[in-house]
Amino acid sequence: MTEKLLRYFRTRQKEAETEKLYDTQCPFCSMQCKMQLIEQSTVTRKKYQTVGKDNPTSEGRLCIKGLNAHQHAVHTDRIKHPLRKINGEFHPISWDEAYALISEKFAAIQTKHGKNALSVYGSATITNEEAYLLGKFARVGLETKYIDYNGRLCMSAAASAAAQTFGVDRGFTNTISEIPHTRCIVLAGTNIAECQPTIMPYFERAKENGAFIIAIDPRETSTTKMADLHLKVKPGMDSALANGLLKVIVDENLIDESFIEERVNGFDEVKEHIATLDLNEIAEQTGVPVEQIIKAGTVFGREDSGMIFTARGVEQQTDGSISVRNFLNILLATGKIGKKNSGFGAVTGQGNGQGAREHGQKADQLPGYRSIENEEHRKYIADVWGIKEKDLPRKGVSAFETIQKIDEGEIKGMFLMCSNPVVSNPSAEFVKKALEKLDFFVVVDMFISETARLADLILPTTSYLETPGTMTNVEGRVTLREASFPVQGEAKHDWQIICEVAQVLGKEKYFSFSSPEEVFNELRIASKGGKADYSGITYDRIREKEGILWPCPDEDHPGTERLFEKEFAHDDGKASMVVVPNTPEIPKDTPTVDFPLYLTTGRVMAHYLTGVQTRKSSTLAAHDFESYMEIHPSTAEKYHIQDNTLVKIESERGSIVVRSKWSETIRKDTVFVPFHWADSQNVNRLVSKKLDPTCKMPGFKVSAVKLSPVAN
Ligand SMILES: Nc1nc2c(c(=O)[nH]1)N[C@H]1C(S)=C(S)[C@@H](COP(=O)(O)OP(=O)(O)OC[C@H]3O[C@@H](n4cnc5c(=O)[nH]c(N)nc54)[C@H](O)[C@@H]3O)O[C@H]1N2
Ligand SMILES: Nc1nc2c(c(=O)[nH]1)N[C@H]1C(S)=C(S)[C@@H](COP(=O)(O)OP(=O)(O)OC[C@H]3O[C@@H](n4cnc5c(=O)[nH]c(N)nc54)[C@H](O)[C@@H]3O)O[C@H]1N2
Ligand code: SF4
Ligand SMILES: [Mo]
Repeated sequence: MTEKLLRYFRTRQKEAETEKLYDTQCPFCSMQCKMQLIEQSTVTRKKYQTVGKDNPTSEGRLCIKGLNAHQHAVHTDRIKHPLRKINGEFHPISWDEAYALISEKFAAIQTKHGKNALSVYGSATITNEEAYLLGKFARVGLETKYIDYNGRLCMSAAASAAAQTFGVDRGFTNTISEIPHTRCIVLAGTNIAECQPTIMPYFERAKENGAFIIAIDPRETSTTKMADLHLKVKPGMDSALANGLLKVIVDENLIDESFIEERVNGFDEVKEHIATLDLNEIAEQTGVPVEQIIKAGTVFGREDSGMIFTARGVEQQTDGSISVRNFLNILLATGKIGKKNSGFGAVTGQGNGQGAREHGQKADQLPGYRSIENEEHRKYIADVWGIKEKDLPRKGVSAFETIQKIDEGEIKGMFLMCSNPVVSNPSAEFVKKALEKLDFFVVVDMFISETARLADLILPTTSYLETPGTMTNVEGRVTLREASFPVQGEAKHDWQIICEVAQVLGKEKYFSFSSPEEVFNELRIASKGGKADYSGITYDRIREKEGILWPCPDEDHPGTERLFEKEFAHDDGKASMVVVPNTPEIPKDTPTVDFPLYLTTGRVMAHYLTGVQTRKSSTLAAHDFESYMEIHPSTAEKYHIQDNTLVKIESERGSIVVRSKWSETIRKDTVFVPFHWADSQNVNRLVSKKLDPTCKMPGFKVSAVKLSPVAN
């Protein structure tokens, strides 16, 4: 063998053995499963595999999305350069050119129309550091009051309900490890089996230990299959159903009188209201038989521990926040909160759905859950940021209202990071038209999403493999995502992009960070003394302890595993019950002669949100490559819809065409369509603009629709 050939074989052999490991956390749901990417390089190609890593929350498990997450991250469609739209087409430009363009356009807009003509739209998929920076960027960098984020469409109802009832909002009041030991579990409008799959063993262990599980959902799902009792509620009627349960509990005297006496305000008013309600009427309104309401209420009331979990089925309603409050009424009346194995869980959605709502992306909030309208809070944050309190903008408006203000011409420019509102917001066609009116639109994404298509400038960002930072998971546990995969092309981290844009706008002195850890250390100070206090959490501590649950007010504090053991977070230490009407203040869509069916929307296991990422993964796309409509066969026959055929679904707002899927397991008055697909399959074309008056959540879960078969 020649020397040359030998060298060739040696190199090949060496390369064949090259294996690199990269630790990270899943980019998708709130479980934030810890994982490791294994990269095996051969001469010709790289091979990737994702495996789970042990940690206190997901215990090393991964679901199908996590196992295949790397497929989108290493996809060739990733944007690698800033892209500027010229005559309707995107052209790569340099970062310097991109920043110069932003500086010129933003200045022009603000000179002509005022500071508040610019807006920021953020996300709960970015890290705590980035969420914190984005809030600061809007207020200090752009000096605008208009910032909000996609979590408004996700966690806002649960967040406002918990804040009003308990005085603070952390998704789970207890750690996940208590779930197996509780005696009765209510799963209201949550499909954990498909949406947080790695949480399931906790519930399965509870079942093995004899817990009674009650599921509330208009459809049978992999989650309801686990339940001992499934209340197949009419879409949108959860408030009334919770009133029914509460009535049974009060009438059967299953309340905890001493707990109520010591720790709760407002019980008497609720009791009085409940006395005026009729169970038969509630059964009629909710579609749930009286016997089932009685069974659920008595079991929950009688057992000595219990937990209630809510998710978007209950929350994404125009009465979502008060509806959640009614489930919290049940916990308070039975004294099942602030105790071991008893508590509440609003099952967080996005990976950083918890942390991203605590540090200032919300229109009315400052870091640490401080209020932007509270003088003391304003002063504190202004001092941390080194600005004058009077220069700190006041509160802005919610995500969807921001889009309405663009439509009305009040907002002219937008800086959007990590969201796809053209697909995810209600009345999608309206949203698209509104965003098209922007004078200048910057989108920061990894891909050219449906929303990015409308941008004037797209800035390429890094993925969960590449960006380190902290994420606060479903439990309220602050975790450190150690990501170190090489950055592709010229992409930059979201936190870097925010700092660099601020710099070109002349605000470098407020954004001179050189690592996520530096940002986190400022966030710690900004949150200190706030309700979501992170000040005792450091990178070293969470590296070592695998996460810390907030509040954590000093470096010797172990974190808070269980909330409200001694008192609630309101000034008087008490929780607050509220009277909830059976029928909501703002009428929801109800079936009419023209639009005779309920439409509800949600998720499937293999896809994530608007599908930009999961549709890029060959394995996940193969699971469900198109949208569909779940319909009961007897309803389908009534409207001449064959199984597995195209059907047009229309509401007052618009129409879509998807494939039918017959299923005996859905209510006969309801059809279901997932929202992971865009354009003519985008179910949000059908959803109304109405918002919950308290938290501004859209009513994604109830629309009235009609169906017609599409001729071949
Ligand atoms: N596979 C997957 N997992 C995800 C996501 C994803 O897109 N895909 N997204 C993540 C995010 S951001 C979120 S917010 C969570 C969402 O997690 P979930 O809230 O669990 O998901 P959804 O499917 O939106 O809704 C849950 C259930 O509510 C039911 N429902 C519909 N209308 C009603 C109603 O009126 N009342 C009641 N009681 N139930 C109703 C639906 O039938 C559905 O089974 O999941 C997270 N995990
Ligand atoms: N009909 C209906 N509509 C709904 C819902 C429903 O149940 N029914 N659910 C609502 C809920 S709960 C949610 S959370 C929203 C979510 O709605 P969106 O906010 O629109 O969610 P995504 O599809 O995750 O959009 C994220 C975008 O950011 C990009 N991206 C991913 N990671 C990063 C990153 O690290 N940095 C940056 N800069 N970009 C990144 C992705 O490529 C993608 O284009 O949808 C809501 N809309
Ligand atoms: S999607 Fe959620 S449950 Fe699945 S691996 Fe990712 S974080 Fe874990
Ligand atoms: Mo969400």
